Amino acid sequence: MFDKVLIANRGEIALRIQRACKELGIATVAVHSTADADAMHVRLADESVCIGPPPASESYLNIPRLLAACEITGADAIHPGYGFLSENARFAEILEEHQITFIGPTSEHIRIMGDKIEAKETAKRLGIPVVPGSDGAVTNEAQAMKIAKQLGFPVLVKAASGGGGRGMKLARTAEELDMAVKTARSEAKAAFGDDSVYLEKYLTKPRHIEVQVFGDGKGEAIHLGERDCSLQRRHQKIWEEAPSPALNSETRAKIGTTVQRAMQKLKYRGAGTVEFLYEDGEFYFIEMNTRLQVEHPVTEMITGLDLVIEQIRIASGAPLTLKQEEVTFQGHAIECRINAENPKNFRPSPGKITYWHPPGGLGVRVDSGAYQGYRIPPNYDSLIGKLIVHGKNRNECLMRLKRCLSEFVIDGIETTTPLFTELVRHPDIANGMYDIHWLEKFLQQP
Ligand code: MV4
Repeated sequence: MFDKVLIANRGEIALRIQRACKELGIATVAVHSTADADAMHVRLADESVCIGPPPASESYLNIPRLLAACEITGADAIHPGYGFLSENARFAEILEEHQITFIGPTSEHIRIMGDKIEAKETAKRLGIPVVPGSDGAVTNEAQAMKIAKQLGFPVLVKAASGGGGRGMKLARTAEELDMAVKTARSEAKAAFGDDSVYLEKYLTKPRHIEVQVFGDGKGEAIHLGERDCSLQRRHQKIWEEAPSPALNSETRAKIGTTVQRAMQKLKYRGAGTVEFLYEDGEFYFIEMNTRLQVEHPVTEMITGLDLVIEQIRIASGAPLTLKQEEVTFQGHAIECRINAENPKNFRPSPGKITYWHPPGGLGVRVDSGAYQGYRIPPNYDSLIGKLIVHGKNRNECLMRLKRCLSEFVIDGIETTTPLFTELVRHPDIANGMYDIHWLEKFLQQP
């Protein structure tokens, strides 16, 4: 096992990783920018290193400075959290070269999944169902038209280097296709320095359902069921739940087993999430995330497993703690992302938290680095915490969530909690009847 882990992240996830390290008896190193000197992840760490000024490019994304922090403190592993360098194949490769353990998959698996065309080809080869589309990149407009007509309109033009909704263009009809390809290409070139694009049949009303997996890197892998993350705004998830209200246990077992077998064949190592669109009873692979995700707690709540501890154990060379038959699912969990934003227009609302009173009680978890008197810096993501609620079934979970939202007091800044109070009362949400477009439509209503 590691003696000392450096956590290359900030906020609630840095704290989450620190807690796992402490339970494993591993010393922790926090890194921080000058904007985060007062952050909880710095206060609670065994050691901390200031790695630069507020811009992430000069601190949390700065590889030489992170290596220096490792060198100074003698850390033997780095946990990247989510965002920042978590899916940077070059970073993982550099750590491999320096004999510092990257707590995550191999740089090669990160690279494959970072290229959406290669990811899709890999998924297909491994027996995962994919969205009908071009086999690989489209090279010219005539070829694009031919493929689009075979698929049938509408089609979606996606950037190979995109992902998470970046670099997508919809072509509703043949007339719109040339323009969609051109715009997608030039936007992709500008954003990623890579203008390769591919085509997919556009699914009009899917849900976003993702499967959590763990591999040991030697051919053993398990799945931990799914999360339904259909409630999103501008490709930002705001509410995630497990299990998905749309699946029954047979459907869950079938997609879970498909993904598990695929990860065994791939010899995947560590935590991963395979993202699907789910429409009319069918799953369609869209992307794979090779990191721990923001919404991992809902899986922890229903499986009773600590996913970060599992990640650290695997990275140190230990086998998976559980066999697939030993994984059990209990009850229902929902996570609400508490953002420091105006709940109507979603404009960031940084500043000082003058009062902080989180909810508590049975089945309630608040993952946050916030505290009374903390000043949220304006330089980073607006996520300040996550409210996670567990219940023996979905209805109990919703009632508990309603109660927690009424208890939660955050003063001094605006947060997204009032939005969740509205959502939790809505009949469509209560009935689990929502797709990926539901939230945007709801927000457009006066
Ligand atoms: C799609 C799609 C419909 N059809 N692909 C958006 C983010 C990226 N991960 C994939 N995305 C989509 N891909 C096909 N073939 C619709 C979306 C999409 C979406 C997906 C998940 C959650 C929210 C979304 C919001 C808009 C579009």
